[in-house]
Formats: sequence, structure tokens, C-alpha cells
Amino acid sequence: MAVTPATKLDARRLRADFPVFDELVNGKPVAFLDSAASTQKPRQVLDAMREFYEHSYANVHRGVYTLAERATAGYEGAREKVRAYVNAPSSREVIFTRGATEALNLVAYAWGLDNLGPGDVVVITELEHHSNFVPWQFIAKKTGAEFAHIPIDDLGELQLDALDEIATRGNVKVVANNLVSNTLGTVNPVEKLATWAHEQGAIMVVDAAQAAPHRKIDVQALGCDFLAFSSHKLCGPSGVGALWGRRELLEEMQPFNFGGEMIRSVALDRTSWNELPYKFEAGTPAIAEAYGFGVAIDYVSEIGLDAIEAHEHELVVQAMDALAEIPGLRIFGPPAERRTGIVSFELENVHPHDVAQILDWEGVAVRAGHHCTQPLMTRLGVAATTRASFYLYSLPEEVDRLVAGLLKVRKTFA
Ligand code: 7TS
Repeated sequence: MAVTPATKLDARRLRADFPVFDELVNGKPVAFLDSAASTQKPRQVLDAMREFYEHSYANVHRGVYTLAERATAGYEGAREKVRAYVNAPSSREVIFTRGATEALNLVAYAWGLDNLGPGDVVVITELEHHSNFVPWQFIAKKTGAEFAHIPIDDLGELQLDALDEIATRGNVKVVANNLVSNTLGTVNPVEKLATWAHEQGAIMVVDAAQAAPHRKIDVQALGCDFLAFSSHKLCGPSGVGALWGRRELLEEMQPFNFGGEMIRSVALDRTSWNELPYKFEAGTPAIAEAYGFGVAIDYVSEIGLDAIEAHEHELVVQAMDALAEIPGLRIFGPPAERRTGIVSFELENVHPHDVAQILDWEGVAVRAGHHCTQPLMTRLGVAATTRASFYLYSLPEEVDRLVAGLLKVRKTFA
């Protein structure tokens, strides 16, 4: 029987969907290699949002008039798209937030404040983004819980043999980990961690900000309890993201923000909360943005996450092979097989900001800095790295331009 090859995406064709690629920067078409920070937006999303504002806009859930009903249908339709995208059991478990950061803060505050205390242990990793590090560090301090980290090895992979020792420090109550590292691209063993967390009686919180746009996510298969991601890294608008949480946990938690929409009734002496998910959505939400998030989910789903993952893998292999040939260049992180389309590196004797500046003159956009992972920078023994990251619209010749640009940087600083 013939094996059907996985559908390949045609990045060149897809680029026609993105108006930004008509733009010249410093007289050159931009090689946008910073999609891990935020992705560019296709016309499908931009047009849908404009149309929504023009024909279906009003505040949600409040009105009985037609426009409010249309707006509510658009907003709640997007919630169902998020649910399906991560295979959550119920759309009541999907909360719209401002992004992954707010989603993770919501869990740390609303779950952590009431469930952590002295003798408990919060476990994060050495390669967390500050969004999944600092809220837990803060709440652990506030509640008297211990804050422990899973270290990484020299390839940037989690050392799971540290778990036994961590378990001796107290009652492990939370394990919070990213599925994909934003700095190294490492794909982390979240299923294993979730199993371990549950053996300890802990909850598993997954930061999927760098995973959800690039690979299939199934919260039930991962076995986690919470999962957070942002729209803007997935071809959608900024200002919106999602938190999925297990219903029993969300039901038990107190609200995070207070105000309109999240209440059932308010009196002078007491207030009761609305049902899920509204209990966690105080105030007017990012209505058109949530709608656009749903359209972005349709857009990437239609291309296919398997095709996106395969495309990024080809680019990261090409990039890592070519970068390895540049003298004085050191790549951080695991081999291409165990990472997504992200490469962080340093060039001997050149500060990453200088690297990024010279690359910009060549029309190559990369990120330089600590990438909101300062504990990881400390572990790697650097203050900053240069990072290139790819998405469905990235092209092999953009990798070539990166390499050519880096050779120029080397010459400039020789
Ligand atoms: N978690 C990870 C793993 C991330 O990469 C980011 C953003 C966040 C959380 C926060 O997401 P936000 O949408 O709430 O900001 N990462 C990056 C980055 O790598 N460069 O800029 C933003």
C-alpha cells in the first residue's frame, strides 16, 4: 500500500497571505527571524477582525440586541476553537486572558495563594521563561513554600534524575514547566513530568507559549492540569491568550480579577461568583482580538501543525548545519531532533546586540538578549544570546541571509 507522505507546506505561497512581506526595511525585504517573540499576521486574520468591527461589534454577553448577539457568538465561537485546538474536554474550561503571562499569573495567584504553605514545594525548571518563573517564585515566598528548580544538562535538557532529591524537600504541590523553551527550543518531557507531579499529589502547569503555535497540543494526552498560550505567537492579534484548566480545580479556585461579568450577585455584605469560565473574565474582554485568535487558529490548523513542525525542522537543521561552519560560533541547546525552530548562539568576542544590529543592516531581524530567561543565561554562563526563530512563512534563503550576515559580522569585528 502506498504511504501518503505528510503534506508539505509551501512557505513561498503562504507568504502572499502576509502583507508585511511586501515591506522593504533599509531597502531590503525583511528576513523576519524573530517569530518566537511574535509572529506576523496573515490577511485572513486582519480582514476578519476588520469585518468583525464593521459588522458585528458590541460588548459581549450583555445585550439582547442583534449586534451584541453577533459579537457574543463570535467571541464564544473563538472559545470553542481554542477548546478544540488543545483537545480540552469542555469550553467552560477555557479562559480568555491577555496572554500566556496573565494565564500563568492567574494560576499562581488564584491556585497558589490558597493551596501553598510552609512545607510545600513549588518546582519549576532552569529554563523557564520569567512568566512561569517569577509568579511562582513570588507566590512561594509569600506563602512560605519552598521554590525548587529542575536543573538542565550542558545540552539544555532537563535532568530528571534530580526529581528524587527534590521530592525529599517537602510536599511537592506544583510542577510548572514550559513544553518548549523559548531560548533553546528544547522540547521538554511534559508527559513524564505530569506523571511524576501526580504521583507526588501535585498539579502540573504547562506553559505552551512556544509549543501551541508549532505542534499539536492535546491537554488530555499531556496529562496536565493547566495549559497557557498566547494568540500573538500563532498568527493572531496581541492582547489575548488562553488558559485551559481542569474543571474541578477551576471550580475550587477563587477569582483572580474582580469586577463586571465575573459575579453572579453583589450585595453590600457579600458577592457570589459567576459560573465558569466567566468567573475568571472580569471586565470587558478583548472581544475582536479573541475573535481574531479563533481565525488564526483556523489558519494554522488548515495549514496543519504536522506540516508546520516539519517545515521548521528542515529550517533548523539547515541553520544548525550552516552555523556550525562559522568559526567562533557556539550554538546552545540540544540537537535539531529534540528542538523546535529556534536557535540561540553566541559569536566569540561580539556582543549579541552588535550581532543583531549588523544583521538588521542586512535586513535580517533576530532577537538579542536574555529572552526573559535570566536563570538560564546564568547556567549557560552568558549575559545574552542571539536567537533566530522560524515559522510557517520562513524560507531557506532567509537562513542563507542569516549566515551571510554573520560572516559579515565576523569580518567587521575581526
Ligand atoms: N512563556 C514562554 C515560553 C514564552 O516564550 C513567552 C514569550 C511567554 C511565556 C510570555 O508570553 P506573552 O505572550 O504573555 O508575552 N516569549 C517571548 C520571547 O521569547 N521573546 O519575546 C517574548
